[in-house]
Amino acid sequence: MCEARKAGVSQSFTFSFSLLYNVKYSELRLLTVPKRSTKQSQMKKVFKLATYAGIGGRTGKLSSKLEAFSKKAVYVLIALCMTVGFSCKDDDDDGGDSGNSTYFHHSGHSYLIVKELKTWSAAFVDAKAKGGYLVEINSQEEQNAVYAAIQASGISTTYKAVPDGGGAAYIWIGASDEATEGKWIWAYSNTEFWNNGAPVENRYHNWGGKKSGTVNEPDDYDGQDAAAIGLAKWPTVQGIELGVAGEWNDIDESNTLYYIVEFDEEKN
Ligand SMILES: [Ca+2]
Ligand SMILES: [Ca+2]
Ligand SMILES: [Ca+2]
Repeated sequence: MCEARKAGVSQSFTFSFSLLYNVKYSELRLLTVPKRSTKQSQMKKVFKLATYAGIGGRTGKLSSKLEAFSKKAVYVLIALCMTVGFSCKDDDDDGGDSGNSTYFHHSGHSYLIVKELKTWSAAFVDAKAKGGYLVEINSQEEQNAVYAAIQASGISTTYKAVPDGGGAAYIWIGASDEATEGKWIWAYSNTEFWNNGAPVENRYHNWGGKKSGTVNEPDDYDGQDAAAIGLAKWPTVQGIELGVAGEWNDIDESNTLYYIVEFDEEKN
């Protein structure tokens, strides 16, 4: 967005200085060109530019008014430049890990909540690029820590409506059954924890409905292969409840969501 603003300002600069240059150039030509017909032509150009710039007035006062206009235009451009410069600096501050993400720690691991909208696959790739992996939640304690951090992060529970997730907002976690339907693995470590409706080797899960005693997810609705933590119950409308805030749902991997990166060491 900042780059777009810079481009816009750059265009304004180009236009403004072009206008100023043409006005000055016309004034110069007005003073030096002797032919009456050419002089009349130049007069028309100056009047046209002056009218366009909202100056008006007669030729006797035109030069001083154009000069005043030039000064005003430069002041406006300097103010514009300073405004854009300061606002772009703010944007850059928000773009780094410290401004756009929040670290938290649990049991010797570090975690980063990344507030960038990505598909599950893009989030998985970015997590590895950051030196970690898309979070793998292996215990109730880790689940509690992750969900508490989400709540403390200030992310709105309605920051994104996922159509195939009952209209609720979600955050990506590192589980997928894309390789083999119904076989859920923590993708980075390739650890299978859920297979066709039941836990594998009693490994931890928090699928939607667990709290109510009836596990409703993953349901592979319309071919869902990526797991995410719900920030609100789903569906968001009253009536049937498939899952509540903090529980997991399988949703389409093409949704673009925030995500959590886990690191195997304490990072500051
Ligand atoms: Ca973990
Ligand atoms: Ca699936
Ligand atoms: Ca689902």
